[in-house]
Amino acid sequence: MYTQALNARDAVAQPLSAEETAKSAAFQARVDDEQRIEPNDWMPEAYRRTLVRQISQHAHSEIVGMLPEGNWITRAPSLKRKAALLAKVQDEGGHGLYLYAAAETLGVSREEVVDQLLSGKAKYSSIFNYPTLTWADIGAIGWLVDGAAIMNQIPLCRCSYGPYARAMIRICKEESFHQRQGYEIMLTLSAGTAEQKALAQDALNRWWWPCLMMFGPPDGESQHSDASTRWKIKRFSNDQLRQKFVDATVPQAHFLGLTPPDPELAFDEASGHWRFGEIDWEEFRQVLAGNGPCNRDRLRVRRKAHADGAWVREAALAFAEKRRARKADAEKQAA
Ligand code: FAQ
Repeated sequence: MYTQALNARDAVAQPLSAEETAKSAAFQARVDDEQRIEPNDWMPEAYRRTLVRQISQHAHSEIVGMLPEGNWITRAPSLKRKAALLAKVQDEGGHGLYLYAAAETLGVSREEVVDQLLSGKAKYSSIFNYPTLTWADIGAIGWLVDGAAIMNQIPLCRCSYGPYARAMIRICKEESFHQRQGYEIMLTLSAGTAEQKALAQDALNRWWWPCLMMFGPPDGESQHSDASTRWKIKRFSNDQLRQKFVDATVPQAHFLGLTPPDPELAFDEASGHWRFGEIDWEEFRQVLAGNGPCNRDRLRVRRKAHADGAWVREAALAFAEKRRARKADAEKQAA
């Protein structure tokens, strides 16, 4: 069975026995040697819990992340735009499903992690609590949100946990296509009428700072980074990835003829980096506490979708039970 569902221990922290200390050392040596950890390999309980937390929150982000763009499927400006947006939103749903499957290999059930989302206990990315007010937001999400997601996720393709790393390879390929379709929308708007260009600038103004927050709290306040770096789940810190994103994205904004909404943004010749202004971490804390512009609406919509889908889950279970009973009957008759 490709899971630890039957052999995962209770998550209560206990002092390590001599045997577990030896196992922990052997585990860390494998990680240091860049070997992949697979579902039935021994792993420290804290490593397993960290992965369940991160992978399930990542899965929830993909699923909740369908909502802001889903808002524009019926209002896309052309058939071509509608088809591309529909496919992108479906891709995000697929990413959520691979990631739930990767989390399940660590001994949690899909129901358990979905319940954590619906009860408001589990986090999902702060960025999906902002509204999509105009069509330009669809371009900005593809360009900036998928751009930030790729920056964070490419290193996850080398994460020490095999199922997560492998899921990320396909996800990153799809996200990079999403990023290009978003940038192409921004290119079209920026090269369009003055009104279209103003929409593009307004979308950049509203998405820029929340995108910088996507990378998580500053390194000094990141509670999980030390352990995740030691375990090679994280390869770069939150601040390093944020800086890489700014460095890659500012020239793209300038190519569009747009200006990121940060008067302190300046190129530092000595370091080769774009320096940026202070992030409003209070806004980030408020969004995480459930007080962002769309938090309540996002959870309301997800809860309704879950309730509306109950009959599908019941039908699938009934069908599986019928097949199991038929197979058992056939085996009995054959014996
Ligand atoms: N939003 O100690 P750290 C996408 C929480 S997918 C909400 O630094 P860590 C695709 C963090 O969970 C976007 N919460 O944590 C798409 C922790 O709280 P906890 C999602 C955040 O794990 C595109 C606490 O703060 N991507 O966009 C955020 O070491 C377009 C302390 O933080 C992933 O999930 C935040 N932004 O580093 C879909 C990537 N940041 O759990 C649709 C995988 C931090 O103790 C449309 N995840 N927190 O209660 C990661 O790489 C990491 O989990 C980080 C955070 C970097 C997000």
